[in-house]
Amino acid sequence: MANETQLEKEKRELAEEKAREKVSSDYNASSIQVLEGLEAVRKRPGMYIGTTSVAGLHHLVWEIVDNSVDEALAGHATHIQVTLLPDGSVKVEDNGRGIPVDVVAKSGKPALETVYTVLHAGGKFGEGGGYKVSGGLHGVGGSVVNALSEWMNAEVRRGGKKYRIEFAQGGKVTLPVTEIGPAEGSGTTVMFKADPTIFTESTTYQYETIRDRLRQMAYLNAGLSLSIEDLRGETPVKEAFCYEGGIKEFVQYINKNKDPLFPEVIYAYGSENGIFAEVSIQYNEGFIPSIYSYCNNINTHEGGAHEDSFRGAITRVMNKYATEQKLVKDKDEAFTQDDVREGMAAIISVKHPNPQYEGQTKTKLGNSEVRPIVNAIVGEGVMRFLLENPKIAKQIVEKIQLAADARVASRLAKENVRRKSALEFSTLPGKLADCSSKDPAVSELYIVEGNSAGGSAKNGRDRETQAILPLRGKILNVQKAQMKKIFANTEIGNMITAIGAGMSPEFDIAKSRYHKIVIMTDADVDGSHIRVLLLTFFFRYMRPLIEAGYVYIAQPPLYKVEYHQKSYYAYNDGQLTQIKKQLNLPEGYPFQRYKGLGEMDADQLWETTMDPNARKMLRVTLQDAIEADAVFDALMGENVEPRREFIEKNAVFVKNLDI
Ligand code: 0RA
Repeated sequence: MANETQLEKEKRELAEEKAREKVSSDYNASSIQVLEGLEAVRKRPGMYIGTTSVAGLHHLVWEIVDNSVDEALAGHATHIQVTLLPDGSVKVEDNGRGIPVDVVAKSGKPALETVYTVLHAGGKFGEGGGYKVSGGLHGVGGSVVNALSEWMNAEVRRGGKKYRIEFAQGGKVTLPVTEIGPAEGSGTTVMFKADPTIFTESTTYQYETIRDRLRQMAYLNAGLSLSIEDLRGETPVKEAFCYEGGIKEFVQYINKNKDPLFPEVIYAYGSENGIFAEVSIQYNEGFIPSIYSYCNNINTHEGGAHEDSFRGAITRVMNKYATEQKLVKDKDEAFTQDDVREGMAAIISVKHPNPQYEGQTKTKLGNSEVRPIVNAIVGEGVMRFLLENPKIAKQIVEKIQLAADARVASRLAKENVRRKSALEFSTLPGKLADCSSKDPAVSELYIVEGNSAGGSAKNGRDRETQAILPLRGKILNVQKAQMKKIFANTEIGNMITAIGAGMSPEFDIAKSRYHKIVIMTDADVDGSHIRVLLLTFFFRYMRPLIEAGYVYIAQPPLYKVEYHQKSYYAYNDGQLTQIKKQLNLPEGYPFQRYKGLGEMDADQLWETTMDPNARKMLRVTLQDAIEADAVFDALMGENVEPRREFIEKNAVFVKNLDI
């Protein structure tokens, strides 16, 4: 350009000026768009994060964490650290590649700025492909968090340098991307403080909610380490999660308090056309299935293609194995999906580059192309496990067989009950000593363990309102898994007839002849077995009774102290000590320990356990939490309230069972 003419120079300068204007007007135009975009988020936050309640507040954290998890899923980050700071802000740090700082052609701004100011810009700078966390409400990106924050900043370590950008008041740039010094390694650190004018309900994060989600992420991404540190209280709290076994360790965690049937975990995985699927299975001694499915780390509550195909495939595999190994007879009915699911804990996790979600809460996976993949890994992987582990396989088949037997027995029992009611054949059982009142609201049915206690109860009761049905204890002293024995048991049949309301699915609580059904068993192992059986039976076949609060557990005393011709009863060790103290009894003063209800005479039983004015009874409450198989949901879910409720209620329930 050294020898250009004056005219040429002026022309060039004019052109350069124009070009600069163009860039700057593009820049301004895009800046205006950006602010309009973020303003839209502030106007209708619910559209982007679902709600501005505490759940919405936590969505901010999920958004930022998900971005780092994406970087980890792309194979570039191994550690993500979340810190809750005393000023109410949150810090999320990863050791990924660091968000690029160079200028993006379209916006004329650095990528680092674009990610936090342009809606849905988060993934645009990636190489494409990979599994983005983008289900339901997630994946709307860092810009939404910025829009809903009082302030936000991000630091990037990349190429030996450290860069910083700052925003305030819902996403306005207050410090453009600036190099602030040298850096070791690479990674991204984001800090933000939620805007209290948006999150009017609360801006306080729940440690447990975030911790549980990080733990779940760690289980779903083998080897990824996630940690949380809470610096808000007087003493810092820190937990870290990293599971080399991934979802294999996840099912073990689910079964931790449920008596696993065997220590091994069945695991199968495979991938096709960029879709990855894995399943892990472990059975427990219980009845309730705990099957949880995920797509791209998001819990698909409503199930969908992956869960459906898993259910179908696992049922087919179990039937095929049992038949081929001659573990079932040809004439036996095939196992149903419900038979196979009883006591099964399982995780189904798929990673899909383009997930489609359906359903009420957008948590049902639509992509039907995952079906053949899940089908194949279960058909081959699980079948191989069964063939290689015949002892475990036999245990599983026996468990499924019990469920199938119970199903058949329950169907027969139901048909029996139905036939009886159809014929108006409503003779009450001979062993029932019914009450004279016909008003269910005041009528109580005592189900009493053992004939001798039954005799005392019959003599001691209030005949007007209290009915007694003795159960022969020995017959019921069976393992809890054997539901079919419950149905075969005439005593239980008597109980169904006595209550008079049938059983599910035809159970009709309006027909219940009693509004209080009191389980009265001994305070020993047999008694506790019977109680578990009865409660399980009520839970499964007369659940409305429990929901209505009609089921109770009697509390007989454990000790009797006689002093000056008077009897004092203690229902626990603490009360015994108290009585001894109050009566000023000398060391070693004798007292009676009741080994069973049978040791009490009719008057004593009335006085201590049955008199409505003196007795203590525990009402059995299972509530929604158990119904919804809450053990997992309540412990792992995002909702704090149900978890607390569950723990409180279940504590009582478990206590009831263990007395
Ligand atoms: C796109 C490209 C590159 C990094 C990222 C995104 C990235 C985003 C986030 C969000 C949180 N942490 C993150 N870490 C990385 C880098 C591409 C390259 O280096 O070639």
